[in-house]
Amino acid sequence: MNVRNIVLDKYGAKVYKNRKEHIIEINEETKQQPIAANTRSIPGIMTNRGCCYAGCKGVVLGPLKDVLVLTHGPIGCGFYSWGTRRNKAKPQDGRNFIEYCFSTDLQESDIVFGGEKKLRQAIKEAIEIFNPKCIMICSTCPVGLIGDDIHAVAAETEREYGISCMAFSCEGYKGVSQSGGHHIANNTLMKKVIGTGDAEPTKKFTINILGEYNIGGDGWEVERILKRIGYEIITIFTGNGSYETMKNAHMANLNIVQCHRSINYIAEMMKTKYGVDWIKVNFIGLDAIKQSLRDMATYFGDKELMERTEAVIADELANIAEEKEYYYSKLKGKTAAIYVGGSRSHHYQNLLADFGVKTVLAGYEFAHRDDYEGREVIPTIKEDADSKNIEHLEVTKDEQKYHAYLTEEQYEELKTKIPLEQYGGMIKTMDDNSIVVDDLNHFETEEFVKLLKPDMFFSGIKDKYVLQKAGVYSKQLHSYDYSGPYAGFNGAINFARDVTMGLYTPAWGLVTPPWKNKSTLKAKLVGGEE
Ligand code: CFM
Ligand code: HCA
Repeated sequence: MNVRNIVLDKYGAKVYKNRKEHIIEINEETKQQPIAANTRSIPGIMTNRGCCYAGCKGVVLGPLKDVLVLTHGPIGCGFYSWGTRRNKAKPQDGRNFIEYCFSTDLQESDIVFGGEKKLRQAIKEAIEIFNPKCIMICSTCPVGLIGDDIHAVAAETEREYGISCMAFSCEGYKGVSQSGGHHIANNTLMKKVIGTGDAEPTKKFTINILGEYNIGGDGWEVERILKRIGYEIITIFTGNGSYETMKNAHMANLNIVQCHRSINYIAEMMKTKYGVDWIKVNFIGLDAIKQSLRDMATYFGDKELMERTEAVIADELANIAEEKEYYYSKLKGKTAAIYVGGSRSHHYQNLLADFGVKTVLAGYEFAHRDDYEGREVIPTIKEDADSKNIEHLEVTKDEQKYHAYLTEEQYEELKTKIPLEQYGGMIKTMDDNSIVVDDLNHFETEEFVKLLKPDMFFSGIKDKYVLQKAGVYSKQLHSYDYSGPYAGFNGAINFARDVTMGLYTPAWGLVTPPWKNKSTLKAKLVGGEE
């Protein structure tokens, strides 16, 4: 049964032509084919994607606890991004702005007469009340349309108040999804924050964690493990992160990249400008964590660090062994579908595999071809009008601050052993016959569910209840349904416990999935009758 074709066949010619490039049923041949990604969604189709502002303000900048992030736009945009992503943070120097929602609350008259005056007033008020060291202004759609110069207001703020102020032209319509917003945020952090501090590290093995947003406390669990081994974490981009620590990021020896999609720009630029190497890691799933910790120790090449790494792995695994076995017995043999924004659709396949769960469908809302096929395809990715709309920042070596931890020979040797500047993407790791879908829409979700009948579906708020009403256990992998952490050794057990509870709840006896009442497959008999 070619599940992909059954779903695609239901489309009219025009939509078929578009969507067939975004869906792959994996086999030897299709594994080598390119997938269409990071292109516009079809108007009218129910997509789960968000906007550029969500990627910039909500995802990358929002978690910075000592930054007053000010949304310049109508109140709905700020309200929507107020705490909904559930990134956690502890106060830094007595400050924690993430509980607040700051907005200029633009009205119709501001759209007609311009909103800069209101923005200046909002900044004045914010400084008087909150006394922040850093303000980041994020604009939403109407601001771009009326042409308020938020960059000029930011420069003025710096002159007038002597604090740091940055502007982000991340209007929702820029780019085709959240992804453009990640890129805009990364560019400005690189230009204006990273490299401006001078606090020297105190330990030998210094790292930054990139692409860890502390959703449900994930970052804290990762930090706990890394500190146990003996690493000094200079900063985290950006979960529980801060402007103050991010300034010193260039001092680290190594960047470890958890979410490739949202932050690979910074990893690349820091390598060019400051010589900081990066490796891809994954702290979701036991095998993946072990591998990541070993790769990090291999990078530093220190015997004691390697021994400590092994000792911590052994101890952490021993602590969870009994629970792991129990949940494995409850979950083994089940199947899952995963559809979230970017990196998690790949990462969580490792964790599911730890508990014997097979992923039959996976997709990203807004990832690029490299997240599917591996970074080796980057040179072949064609630019289009939408991707050209986002600035590609060219950085050069900073002669004063450049420092390389490895010699060139060591680098070349290690490149064959650990994922230095490498990420292989999701598709290579998936089994034959599984389905990969880019920008999965609601129609396709329902169709694939009927055909693949996964035991569980991991996704977001927009489709969770559609799935549950169809009789399929659904768990949000964005907000974790307000649970977590799911990263690290302890997180793996939290995840397995939540999934087991969800699957075994007696409530399922009260819902009848549609395929129990009617056949969903049509077949032709050899004689030709239906
Ligand atoms: Fe990276 Fe993320 Fe994700 Fe993402 Fe997001 Fe998120 Fe996500 Mo929601 S940064 S790409 S833009 S791992 S907010 S913490 S859960 S879609 S899969
Ligand atoms: C975003 C944030 C989001 C949305 C989650 C969802 C998140 O993209 O704007 O659709 O359920 O993780 O909070 O991805």
